[in-house]
Amino acid sequence: MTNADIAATFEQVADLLEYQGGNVFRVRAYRNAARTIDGLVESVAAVRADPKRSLTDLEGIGADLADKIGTLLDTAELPLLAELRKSVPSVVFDLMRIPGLGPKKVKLLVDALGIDSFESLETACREGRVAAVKGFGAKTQSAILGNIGFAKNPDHTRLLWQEADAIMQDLLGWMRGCPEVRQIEGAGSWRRGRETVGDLDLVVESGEPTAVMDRLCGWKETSAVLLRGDTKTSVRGPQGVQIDLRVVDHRSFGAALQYFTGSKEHNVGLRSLARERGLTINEYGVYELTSELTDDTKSAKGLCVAGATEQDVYKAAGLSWVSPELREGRDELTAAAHGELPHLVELGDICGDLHMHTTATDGEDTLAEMVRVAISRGLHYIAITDHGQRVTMARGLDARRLLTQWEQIDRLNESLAEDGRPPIVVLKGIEVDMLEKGGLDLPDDVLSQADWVVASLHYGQNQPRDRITARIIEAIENPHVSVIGHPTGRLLNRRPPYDVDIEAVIAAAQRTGTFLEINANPWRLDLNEHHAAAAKKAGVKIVISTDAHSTQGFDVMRCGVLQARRAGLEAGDVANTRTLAELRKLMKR
Ligand code: DGT
Ligand code: CA
Ligand code: CA
Ligand code: ZN
Repeated sequence: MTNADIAATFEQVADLLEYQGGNVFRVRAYRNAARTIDGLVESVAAVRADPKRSLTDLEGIGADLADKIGTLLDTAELPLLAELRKSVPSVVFDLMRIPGLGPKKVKLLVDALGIDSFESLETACREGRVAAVKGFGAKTQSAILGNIGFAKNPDHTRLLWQEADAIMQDLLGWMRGCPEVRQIEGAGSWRRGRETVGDLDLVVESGEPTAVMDRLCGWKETSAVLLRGDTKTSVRGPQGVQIDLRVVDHRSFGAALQYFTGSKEHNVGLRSLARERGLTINEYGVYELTSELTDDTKSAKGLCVAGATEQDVYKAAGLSWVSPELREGRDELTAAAHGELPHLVELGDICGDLHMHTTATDGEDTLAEMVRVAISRGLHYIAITDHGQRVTMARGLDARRLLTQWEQIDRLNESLAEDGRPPIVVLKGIEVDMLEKGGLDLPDDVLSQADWVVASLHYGQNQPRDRITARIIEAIENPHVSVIGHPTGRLLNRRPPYDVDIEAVIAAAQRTGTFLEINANPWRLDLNEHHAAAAKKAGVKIVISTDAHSTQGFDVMRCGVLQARRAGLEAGDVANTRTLAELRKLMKR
């Protein structure tokens, strides 16, 4: 079991205990343990295996939880969870995936209305029976009705790219230990950097498919073999994810990698371009169309014109190589045919990070710690953007506390510059909230003293489209606002975006010179690739930000860069690839 598996198990225990009305401290202990384990860089298995250490050294892990982690690592099962599951109707798990419904609310609905499926809840909403339950109302009822479709959608059970990537890296490491593996690449939606991933695809070059397939089946995380053929096999891996492996020989590796990277739409387009040149493409190679292909002649010498590398495959079709992130069947093949593919932004182009939190609000690390780690990561500038006062849950900053923080930042910058050129410049920033009734949660005379202002919408997300749009445009028109944070507010698999006219937002940003964010948090990743591409087209600059809530939070920048690449953004389209001096020139004030 991976850290993520164990954390997910503890979250489930907490949900079920809460559903049963269990002790709040016990519920909280499981949730805290889940958060600790999820945030660990090293695996809990390694901590447990180390004779010099103990699981109980980890924050929030006592003897009982350490024991349960041990059970999970040894048996991949937890008797407590099995027991809890037996005593709770299975529909509860479905209902808890509806955005806005936690264990307590689900219990109220099940007890009061006998809800036993998404459908019966839908009917109850339509008949107004949910609104009549204590603690609910007409507004909640209509929000639930709107969100049932979201929870029912099977797309919303896919792994986040970052979760898929963690599994993929482990898997590649294991497979590379097999001497018969000559080349190996991850393919499919993981390689295209999609926000979420359905299953993992692997392409291997080897002369010994049996040995390679045996290696996958022997992985410690493989729980079942779903399919086994001569050159392909599918297994069940961690977190229930399916892994598809295809083994080919040297001549076909590029063709197979191209084929299994997809997308299907991209491949269909590529095949039709090839056909215009009298060629046919499959997972074994590119062939001249002159003769009928049978299984025997597919690999016959002379007929095959490409296949060993992806570059060759695209070249045979008259195209330059297309970055996997662009292979979604939009306009990438036309661009590749005309030599007009964008030079995509890279992680190494990023110079600064302009959205992060500290212990002053809901961050886990202090200002000094965040700065220290930012320097070690080679960032040239960062903006500290704790929450404004509206975010009471995070102890948002009022003007007085904010000005105190900015004085600390001034002193910090001075001390960094003591020995000449400072390794980093820390910008005095704030993440202001767009209030439900309009306006921001800090006054203009405070914001005018900031170096950098992120404006975000956290409350009143269910307001109608014209209200939400007006609130965001009002913030864009504020001369002190530098960037709009996570402009659609969605959380992948958990919460749909708010209803906002994104074209109007982009137009307002263009008019005023306001930046729009790609929030690199793997749950957010908004603007999405379509919106970010539209922003680029309108000449609006994008800022890719981590929204880090701890020093580990800097890691996710790569997820944001991947999203920007999927949108076709180049370094020039991304404001935080600039030096600080250039960035300042680009800002609207
Ligand atoms: P996923 O797994 O749902 O996140 O998305 P993908 O794109 O990884 O899809 P997957 O795993 O079903 O297949 C991987 C790639 O293999 C896919 O992007 C294109 C190729 N492929 C798979 N099946 C077909 C097919 O029936 N026709 C074509 N043209 N390509 C296919
Ligand atoms: Ca896949
Ligand atoms: Ca697959
Ligand atoms: Zn934030």
